[in-house]
Amino acid sequence: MVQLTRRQLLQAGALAGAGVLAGVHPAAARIAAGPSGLPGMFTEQLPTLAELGVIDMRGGGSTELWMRNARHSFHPELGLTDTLAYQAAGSSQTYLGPVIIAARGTGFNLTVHNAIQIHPLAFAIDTELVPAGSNDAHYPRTSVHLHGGNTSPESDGGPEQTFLPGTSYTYHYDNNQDAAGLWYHDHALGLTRLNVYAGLAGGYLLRDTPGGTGIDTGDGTHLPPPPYEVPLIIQDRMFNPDGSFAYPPNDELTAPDGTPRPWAPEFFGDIATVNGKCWPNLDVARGKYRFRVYNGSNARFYDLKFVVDATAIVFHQIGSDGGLLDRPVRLNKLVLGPGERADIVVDFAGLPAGSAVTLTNNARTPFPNGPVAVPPGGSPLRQIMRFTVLSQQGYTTPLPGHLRAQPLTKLADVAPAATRYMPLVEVLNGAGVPIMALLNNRTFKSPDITRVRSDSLEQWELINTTEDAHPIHLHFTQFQVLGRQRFDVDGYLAATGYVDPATGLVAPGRGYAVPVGPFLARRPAGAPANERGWKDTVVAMPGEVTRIVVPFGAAAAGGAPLAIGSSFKGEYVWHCHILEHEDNDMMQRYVIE
Ligand SMILES: [Cu+2]
Repeated sequence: MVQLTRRQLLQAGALAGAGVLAGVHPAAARIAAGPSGLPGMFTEQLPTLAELGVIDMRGGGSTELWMRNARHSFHPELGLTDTLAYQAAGSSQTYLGPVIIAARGTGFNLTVHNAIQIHPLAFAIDTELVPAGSNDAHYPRTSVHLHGGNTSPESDGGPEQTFLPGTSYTYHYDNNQDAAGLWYHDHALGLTRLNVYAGLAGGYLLRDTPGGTGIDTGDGTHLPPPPYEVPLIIQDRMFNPDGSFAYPPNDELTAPDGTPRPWAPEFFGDIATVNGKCWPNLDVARGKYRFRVYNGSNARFYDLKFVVDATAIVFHQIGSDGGLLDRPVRLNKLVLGPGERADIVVDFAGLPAGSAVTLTNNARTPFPNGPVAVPPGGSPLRQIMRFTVLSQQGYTTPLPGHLRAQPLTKLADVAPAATRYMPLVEVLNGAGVPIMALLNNRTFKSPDITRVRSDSLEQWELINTTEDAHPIHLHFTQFQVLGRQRFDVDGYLAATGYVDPATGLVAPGRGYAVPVGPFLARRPAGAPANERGWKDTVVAMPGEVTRIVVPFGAAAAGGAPLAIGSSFKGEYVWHCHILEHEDNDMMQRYVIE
């Protein structure tokens, strides 16, 4: 039986008693048990930066990638897995793509060839979500988005800029923005969750040039360089006994052919993979490591700790999505939503040789209100990977006290040209089952989209009326988080007119966003220290307004320096980075004009 949440009961007009069902969440019914016997932990070695493969584009020019079918070993106890990979010339990479290293201010061209022959997750394609006439099982559409890139519209890799097997697309990346840990990944409309799941994602490290004012040079002068700099691309996955990918169908919804609908509100895997290996180990020297942490998962949030002998050790976050923070921020835990990145430094120097440090996770699924208990299928994934401390000494240069030559421009001090109210809503059917999520209660195809002035600064209030957290991502720009504040969800929803009185349910296309001011509750909380940097993806918590200040061009703050260095006009998108939400239908176009 589907257990309804208070919100669902409210939407269905059947509230029997407020709070009676508090804490009960339909997610328990969504999580299927993993068909895999779980492989052993910490036996695989983590692929490092060099082993992931590097394309060094710091000199500019052009390069090529081929998207191909491949077979990948996530763990020797699993069979080989049919995957997709981005392969450089001469490479036989079998999952993800090489890490592209670029230099700030030096542009280059990337030509990507779609050489895919069949989709490894064809069984999970949802015909209700993909454009009419598409044949993604045998002829998958692809689009390569540089996530966090200050990119022109034609090189953005948006959901409708897809290209088919046998064709190519050339992207130009100016790299006219702060040094940062970006990533590239697929973005094909209605297919993103399956293309990324299959392997179409890769790291992109934008560096400062040695001799300039920026310290993110990768040469070890200020920060740990390779091999002490390691990307950690964290993705939960689920496998069938033969090693093939599993993606459980949605038993609560029926497809037109009468079978369970392939689309589910969230995918949660029962195995943690990092850089394409299950629960890997990394042997570390006694010194500092710079981990470029990517939440590359479809829907899973992580609440991460580095635990040794049951104690969470202190580490420092030095950068957020769009570049370095003003100064290192001391942490002993880190929450990352899908699409977010964190640039952190962990010091293993004080640990005796032989120490085992486990990267643990304590985030509920869905985040943050999912069930505490762990049903078969693994929710939450309590362990992610392990670090084994060696006796040799590593990188021991002290961490700089200041990470930027000039402090970050504080957008909170600049008056925005406009404030927009942007509600996040979940749409349920009459049985209380989620059927889609929306921005502004409009579908992706709606012509009712946001138009912003080039080089203007806007405040966007992300008003989360749902029960779950949503990581909201804007293309083109890097923004700042002002803070968060609780609000009266029921009062606000009633004021929008989103709910159809005839059914008591949110009806897509109805109503309009209204100012949230009259519904605010309690005091606003400022952004935590590790969010006081440049962001392109921000977690909007349920029942809260998340305020962000967004530059829509390099001159948006009157000439004060921003993370982005370019202004472009044209069409982009903003969306939830839970890929199941993005695909159905929590994504809108917006236009810079
Ligand atoms: Cu979402």
